[in-house]
Amino acid sequence: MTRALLLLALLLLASGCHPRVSAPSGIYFVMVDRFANGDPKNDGDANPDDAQAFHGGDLQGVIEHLDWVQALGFDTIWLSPIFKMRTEKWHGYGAFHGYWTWDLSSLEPRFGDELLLAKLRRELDRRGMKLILDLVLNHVGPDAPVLTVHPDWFHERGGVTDWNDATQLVMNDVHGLPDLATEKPEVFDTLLSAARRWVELARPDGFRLDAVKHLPLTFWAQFNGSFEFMRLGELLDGDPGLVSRTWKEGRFSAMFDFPLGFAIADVFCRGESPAKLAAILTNDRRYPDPSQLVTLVDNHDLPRILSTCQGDLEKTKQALAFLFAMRGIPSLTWGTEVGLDGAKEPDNRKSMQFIEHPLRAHIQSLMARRAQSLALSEGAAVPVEVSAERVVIARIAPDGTTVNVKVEAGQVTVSDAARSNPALVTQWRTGAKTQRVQLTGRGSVVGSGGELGDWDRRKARPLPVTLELPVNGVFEFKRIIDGEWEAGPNRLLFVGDAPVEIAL
Ligand SMILES: [Ca+2]
Ligand SMILES: [Ca+2]
Repeated sequence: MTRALLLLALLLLASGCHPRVSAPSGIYFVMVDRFANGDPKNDGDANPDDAQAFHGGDLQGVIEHLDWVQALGFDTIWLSPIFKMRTEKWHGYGAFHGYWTWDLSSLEPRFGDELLLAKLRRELDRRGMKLILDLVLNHVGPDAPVLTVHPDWFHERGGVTDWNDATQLVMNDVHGLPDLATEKPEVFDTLLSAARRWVELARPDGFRLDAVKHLPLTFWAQFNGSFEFMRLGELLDGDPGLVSRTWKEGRFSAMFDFPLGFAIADVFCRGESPAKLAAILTNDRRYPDPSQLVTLVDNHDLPRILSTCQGDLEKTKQALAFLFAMRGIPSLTWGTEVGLDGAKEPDNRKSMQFIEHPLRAHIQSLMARRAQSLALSEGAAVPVEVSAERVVIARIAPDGTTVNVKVEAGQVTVSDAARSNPALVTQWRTGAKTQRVQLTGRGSVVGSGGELGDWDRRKARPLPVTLELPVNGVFEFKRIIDGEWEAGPNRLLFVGDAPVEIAL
């Protein structure tokens, strides 16, 4: 036992506590090439003036800026893939993002070596910080040497032509990237051994798992079942039904909350009804543990939030205020705090600037408020007041301590509220208390939530229909009449304490 561990054990004994693996306070995403250049000797042909070229960022640069990340209030760093990768452009597109792996079992020399990775781990430990490594298991980069050595490790079915075809989604090449035949034991074992090697060398606190949609759930269940720590799935989809199903069947421990992220952009940047936020949160009971959802307003595959909000700093601030006041583990894309923008690739992947910016102090204060409030950091998120113009989400801590988060006219207000009955949280989490809602009229209805078909018109409910819906639940829906969606904004339903009959 090291001295540090011994000290920790004694402290825990003295305080009568049991050690527990704490969830990250916040995850800061670093695209390694775009963060900080700590070592010009490994730059190769880097050219910071070319948006598609490598810019020279590396692990040394990450080490040198851990204090920046920690000062912002984040205790966890997620690194874009650091493994040996294609470095040449491909059809004019840059390889700097790192998602075109060539060899998952060795480190990309432009980023550093294994000694430096070990140093990064020590520097994180010294600060009480965590590390998430990004694994691409679906494909390899174009022209990866393994294609010649093991041509039989790939599906070679050509590109995806029909994105609604479930077989194509997992078997065909996505964006032309060679698709790994993970059902072959030697392919699976190679991927698993590489992952295990990095666990030994870097002791990560979790994996961020890329392209979840493009690998079979049987693969994920087997891979994820091999690890105890955070397995964070990237399923880029706005359907909470799909995200929750994949989470359970794929044995992930966490998923990115794209459904909420898309709703935040719609509400704060595009002026849609705040009820949409409550409708998304109504799906929380479908997740194994909504507090483990990793929330976001953007990432490297999406437009930057500042661009989605058309450069409007105030709207961006409100979107972030909501993000950091919600349940889940908030994540931030590098440079959001200094106003990095960009609507499309590679514009949304600009290099970091370590400068002062009003968003930095804003995020710092939002993270500080969150850290000081058990309701904000760990509480459930229960809609308690909803109209098309205004929602109030109660954040209720396990002990009943409650903070209200109000969204009205694009503004977020957080205020202390009267203590809630903790039974409300249990009822909310399990959906145990329901209310009968009858909808009558012509046609059919489809909307948010599983009961209303998750906006999938093939699952529309013919009218009249009687539904058992969770109390406090919020549903958006529309009618389909004679095969046509009805015009106008979404209809809204807030499930209260009494049964209702609504004539449409
Ligand atoms: Ca460098
Ligand atoms: Ca695949």
